[in-house]
Amino acid sequence: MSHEEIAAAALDQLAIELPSWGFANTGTRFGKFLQAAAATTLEEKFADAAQVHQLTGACPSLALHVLWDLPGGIGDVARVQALERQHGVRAGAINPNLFQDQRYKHGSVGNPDPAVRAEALAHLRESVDIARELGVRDVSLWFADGSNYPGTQHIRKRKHWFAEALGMVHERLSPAQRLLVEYKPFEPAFYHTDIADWGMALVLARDAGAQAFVLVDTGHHYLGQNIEQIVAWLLDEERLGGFHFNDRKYADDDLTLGSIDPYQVFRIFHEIQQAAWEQGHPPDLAYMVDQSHNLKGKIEAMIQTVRTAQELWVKAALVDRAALAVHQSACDLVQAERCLTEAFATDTRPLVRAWAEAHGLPPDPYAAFRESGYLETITRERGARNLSSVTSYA
Ligand code: PSV
Ligand code: MN
Ligand code: MN
Repeated sequence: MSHEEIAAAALDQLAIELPSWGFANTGTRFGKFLQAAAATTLEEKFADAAQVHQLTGACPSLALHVLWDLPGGIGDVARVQALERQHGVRAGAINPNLFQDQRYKHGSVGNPDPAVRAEALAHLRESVDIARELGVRDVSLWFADGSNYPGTQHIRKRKHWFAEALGMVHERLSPAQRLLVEYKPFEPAFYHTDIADWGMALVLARDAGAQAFVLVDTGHHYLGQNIEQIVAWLLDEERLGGFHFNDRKYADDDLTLGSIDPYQVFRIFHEIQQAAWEQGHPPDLAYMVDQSHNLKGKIEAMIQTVRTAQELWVKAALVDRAALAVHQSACDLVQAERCLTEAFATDTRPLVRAWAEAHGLPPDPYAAFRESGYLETITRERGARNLSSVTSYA
């Protein structure tokens, strides 16, 4: 197959879900730098996501956060369905929120107070119901639960409370649904986090049931950790459910994908495509963006992450896997490694541009976005409201 054919086949397979919160004004614990054009309402988030989808051709769905996007819970389902129809973007993974309410100060499903655990469980069950009503497959769980000082919480008891809750949420799933269990080493908890790494997430997912899988957020690892090995192991265990894409230099920085270490992303993509090549079919994974850094323009940053993912995905598709297998068996180290580095060094931008053109998409989505006037329109429409609370220092 030619590079063009390989690229086209690879890109046809890659759908990337956008996060509703990635279009909103977010910040750090030190404050927010507000953007006039940021989305506030769910209507605006759907509209912005539709822009990214129209320009990249790769983003047919939008992940939703229950508390932020469906404050009325299941009662908001009809409103979401209307937006899906209006914007041509589907609702994506449903994300319960068990970290913002004051009652979760000492945890949600890991809280020593049974009444708080019961409330958290009720929210999780409602999230499953919302997903089912929307025809959404994945309920995506991230817990801030943990503790900040040694000795303050009973780690094993909390593990059992987690296992119990996830088992009960799993029972609520319809056969077509999945639970995705995300891990994160620290933050907001700084001593122990209840689901701190992929091993803990895997144990909990396995205990919960056959429809529970691990979600790998690329930013949720210690520096230097071999993320592609985690991916390879989870694939082999058939418990990898999907990804949250972002990049980081230090911790969970939520930067645009590949901005710091594109080779890391490439190596992850390589492991996925290697498994697909060996199995004869692609693994069933949810590819999602989870970025919320607040200095780049929201929509442009999203286009950048998606386009970067496409370019790196094609690079991974260009690895000569037959040659790699031979070199690995012969322990021909340099030639084996070169199978990766040659593919990584290939300029895939023209291949992605050609694929875009063949699909009636703009070859340069950045330019198309700037020329569209969309940003000016939403800046005008949303600016006064978004900037009303800004304090400026002369
Ligand atoms: C917090 O770290 C976080 O970024 C997690 O990655 C979740 O996936 C996301 O927020 C949305 O809840
Ligand atoms: Mn995440
Ligand atoms: Mn995160």
